[in-house]
Amino acid sequence: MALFRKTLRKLSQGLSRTKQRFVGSLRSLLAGRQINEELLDELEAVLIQADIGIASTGRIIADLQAAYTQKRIAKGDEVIEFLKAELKKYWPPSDRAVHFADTGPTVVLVAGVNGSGKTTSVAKLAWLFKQQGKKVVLAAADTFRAAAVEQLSIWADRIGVDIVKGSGSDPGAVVFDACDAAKARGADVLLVDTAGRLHTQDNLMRELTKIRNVVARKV
Ligand SMILES: Nc1nc2c(ncn2[C@@H]2O[C@H](COP(=O)(O)OP(=O)(O)O)[C@@H](O)[C@H]2O)c(=O)[nH]1
Ligand SMILES: [Mg+2]
Repeated sequence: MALFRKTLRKLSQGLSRTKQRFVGSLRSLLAGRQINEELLDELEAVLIQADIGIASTGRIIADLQAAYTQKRIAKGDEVIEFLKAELKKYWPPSDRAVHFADTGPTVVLVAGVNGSGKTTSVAKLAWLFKQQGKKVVLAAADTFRAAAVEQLSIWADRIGVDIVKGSGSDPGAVVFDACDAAKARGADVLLVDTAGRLHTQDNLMRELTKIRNVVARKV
């Protein structure tokens, strides 16, 4: 356990260093410089190296280029604030809002890679919806690690919401039971926590499809 914690701490420190390095290299690239084609090329390289993705990087650079051509922005130091505002515009508030189902519980399935904050996000959403007076049920469908169920249970206790846990290793079965529980208890929202996975892991991606199908049949 101690070794596990140590490894986890190292990983988390490593990730935070990656973030600092990315933000640090952005700032040192931009500091005190005027925007020009050369700087935009260098910025493009930094964004791609930081795994922003080719499509998103292309869009960001095109937006910056337009702003620079129209003289809305001139200094490198203004770029980070500009990018923050621009990125927010990519997702208008209507897209960012949760869409609630007309009837029955609204089901939110949280999926993503390991350690990306799924369980924490489920807890945050549970807290938010509870504050809004909604009845919330959690489904502990990360059956991969025993500690994952425990982590979500602690959040459920702290927030004061119901949680459905399974006894086996089938997340579909947990979600099946959770849908029944959510309906029986008249829940407004069912939040489903899942195990971490990469989009390249076909079997695990199929498992997500199975979970979604269970929800579609039950709710
Ligand atoms: N600073 C910060 N840490 C977070 C945030 N969300 C999650 N974490 C931390 O990141 C780690 C992994 O989060 P977790 O929710 O367990 O990720 P999961 O594996 O996707 O379920 C935990 O140590 C969390 O406390 C966040 O928004 N900000
Ligand atoms: Mg988790």
